[in-house]
Amino acid sequence: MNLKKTIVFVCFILTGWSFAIAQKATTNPVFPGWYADPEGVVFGNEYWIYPTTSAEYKDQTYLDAFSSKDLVHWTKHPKVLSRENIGWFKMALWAPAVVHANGKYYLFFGANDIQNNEQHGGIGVAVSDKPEGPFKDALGKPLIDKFHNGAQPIDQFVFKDDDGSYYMYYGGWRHCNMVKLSKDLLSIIPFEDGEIYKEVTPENYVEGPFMLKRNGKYYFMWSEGGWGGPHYSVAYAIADSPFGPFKRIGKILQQDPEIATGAGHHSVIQVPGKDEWYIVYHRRPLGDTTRDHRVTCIDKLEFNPDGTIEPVKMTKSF
Ligand code: FUB
Repeated sequence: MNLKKTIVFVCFILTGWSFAIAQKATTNPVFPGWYADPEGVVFGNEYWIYPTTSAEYKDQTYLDAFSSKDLVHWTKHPKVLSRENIGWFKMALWAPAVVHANGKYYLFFGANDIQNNEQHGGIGVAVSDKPEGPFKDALGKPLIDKFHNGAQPIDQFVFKDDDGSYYMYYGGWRHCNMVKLSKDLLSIIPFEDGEIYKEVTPENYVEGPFMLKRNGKYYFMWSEGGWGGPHYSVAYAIADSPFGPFKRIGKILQQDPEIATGAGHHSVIQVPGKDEWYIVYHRRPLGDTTRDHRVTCIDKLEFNPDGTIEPVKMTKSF
């Protein structure tokens, strides 16, 4: 073996070894505190998690973030976005979705939990030069501030397709829309057919949409049930296009009487360069029924040879 091949081989062994350690040593929840709706994302050689601060709505005035190189040791980045940097903010800062594009970091968020089109709030976007912030509201107003097709403007996820198009899936109150984002990610542009808010709601959908692409297939996932109760869960569909149709296949994550209840509002991270996937989600400790007592956990997401997803086995350490 020549020197170059030896170096590549040693790096390969070390990378696999460090990740194997991560799998053995990592415990759930992955960091302390009440944190929900975790958005897991990989930036370079770092894993990041951006969760909702799980508290009473009036106290949900900031977002913390967590970074890790190995999924074991997490560094807390306090208040990456907070109320001082959103002029139109009142309460309930929810469910971040974070994208690296155009040399910047874009953090999409829900705020104010609007109940009708007379209230002010919805989905906003904040921008920073660094993943740890500080993020600042980019528009001075929400990007989406009304109900369209019955969807409450919350719980956005931004998906970049292989052709460079950015789609945002979003919606609470049992309706899911998708919109197309401009290249600067700061506005919504019409689809080719002229439509702006396309409803793509699958059967049983409640909120928390997520999309990933694997082997040319689009895996669309969402949360079902009420997030305040034990039956909150995650289901999925597989489609040939980002527009669906999203025919429900079944649940992939739900409560386990041995481990936890209320498991849902997830995201998925792929280990860079590998067909290795992890689901990042929140769940409620066994025996605890307090609405906001939600913790962030990670478990393995396994694909079957036919491309379907194995139901997730929640663990106390993975
Ligand atoms: O954390 C606030 C809300 O709870 C989210 O927007 C919902 O998806 C649910 O997880």
